[in-house]
Amino acid sequence: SSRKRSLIEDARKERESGAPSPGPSRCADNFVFEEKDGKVTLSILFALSHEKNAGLSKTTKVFETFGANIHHIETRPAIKSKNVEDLEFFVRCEVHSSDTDVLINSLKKVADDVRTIAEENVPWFPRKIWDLDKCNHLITKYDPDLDHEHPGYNDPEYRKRRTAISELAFSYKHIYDVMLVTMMLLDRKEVYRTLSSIYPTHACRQHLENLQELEKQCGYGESSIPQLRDVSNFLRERTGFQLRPVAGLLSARDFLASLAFRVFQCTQYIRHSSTPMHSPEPDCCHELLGHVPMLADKEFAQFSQEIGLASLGASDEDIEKLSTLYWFTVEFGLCKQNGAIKAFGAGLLSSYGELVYALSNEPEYRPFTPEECAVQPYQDQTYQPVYFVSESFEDAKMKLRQYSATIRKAFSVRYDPFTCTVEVLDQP
Ligand code: HBI
Ligand code: NLE
Ligand code: FE
Repeated sequence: SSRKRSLIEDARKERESGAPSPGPSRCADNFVFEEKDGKVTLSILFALSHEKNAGLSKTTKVFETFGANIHHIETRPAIKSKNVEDLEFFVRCEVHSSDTDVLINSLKKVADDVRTIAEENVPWFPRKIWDLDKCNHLITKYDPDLDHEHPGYNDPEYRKRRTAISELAFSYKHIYDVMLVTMMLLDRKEVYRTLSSIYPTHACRQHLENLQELEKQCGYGESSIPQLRDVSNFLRERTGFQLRPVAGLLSARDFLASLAFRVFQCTQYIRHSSTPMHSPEPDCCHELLGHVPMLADKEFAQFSQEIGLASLGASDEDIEKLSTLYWFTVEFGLCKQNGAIKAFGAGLLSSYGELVYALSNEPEYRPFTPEECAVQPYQDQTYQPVYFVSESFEDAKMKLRQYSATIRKAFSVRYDPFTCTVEVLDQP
């Protein structure tokens, strides 16, 4: 675990010193951009109003005059304008750095509300899928080496295996995405058998259907443990989600950030054999039986990614709320199906004990409303006293979107699935 700590330390240093190279420089409007070979990439916004009778041809002329290489152009309704037909343009282009000031000044003559995107208002968060290599900040909770209460603490054999498997996860880089990771093999027959016996009555339809597929295609079953790579490829085909190995509980910020890229951080170790029916920490039973079948559903995958996108660059307070939302939906959510209440939360679907309890008449049920759910206190030691019931994934997704729109950020983000990058736009 000293190696673990030093890896955490290294990652932190790397991230803190992670200045983009070559270093940032500034243009007239005092906005930071990156310079390379004397050229810079600018993200410019401007509006074309009917009143000023400014035309697109005049503005494109400006870009042409300065030999700007346009990478991207798009429009949206100009929110600030009185005229609903006015459009706002977003242009990303490459120009010689010495031309940037004149280009922007020339644009101001032919277009309205010209501005460049204020990158300096945007905190660090992963922009490219490779940046997830830097999102590896573990929280040292439920660590079998450090926590005396952990059921594996007095089991040196178990601890040794977990250390070995953590080392693999720690050294993982995104480019190794075909790496074969062997899940920790211990007897998990009991976990699989007991859970499978109650899925037909307790699990939601999507989970049941996808679990069958996983049995057929990925060797899911009582006495086998599938390869992370095979399961990851299965998910990629279904929803574009992929798995990457993680050594344990990540910080909520890092964990949620990967969801924005449709990357799911997946543990490989297994719960201690003395506690098959419930584990407070995630383990491979939880990931494989709880999360994977759900991530294979399109609607649910979209829901998960949207929580991730909302988390990028959010304040600590908003991260706390989003992780609570995640907790009561993705981990412990219930939903209505054909007049009955079923489980879709992974934390329920991987714990026989809690799954039975959640659908008994003991706990309290509340209808899912993000505003209420986001501030509901929760604990992660044992079963939840309250569960939130969604009408459907579709309904939960729409409500989450409305909620996310209320999170205060100086910018908005959009995921480009072709380049696996997050684009930053200003707030409309
Ligand atoms: N890390 N590896 C891992 N798995 C989780 O499910 C997880 C995590 N870190 C934080 C976390 N979950 C919770 O804070 C969620 O509510 C986000
Ligand atoms: N309690 C769950 C289980 O036993 O599988 C794991 C929850 C992880 C957040
Ligand atoms: Fe989980």
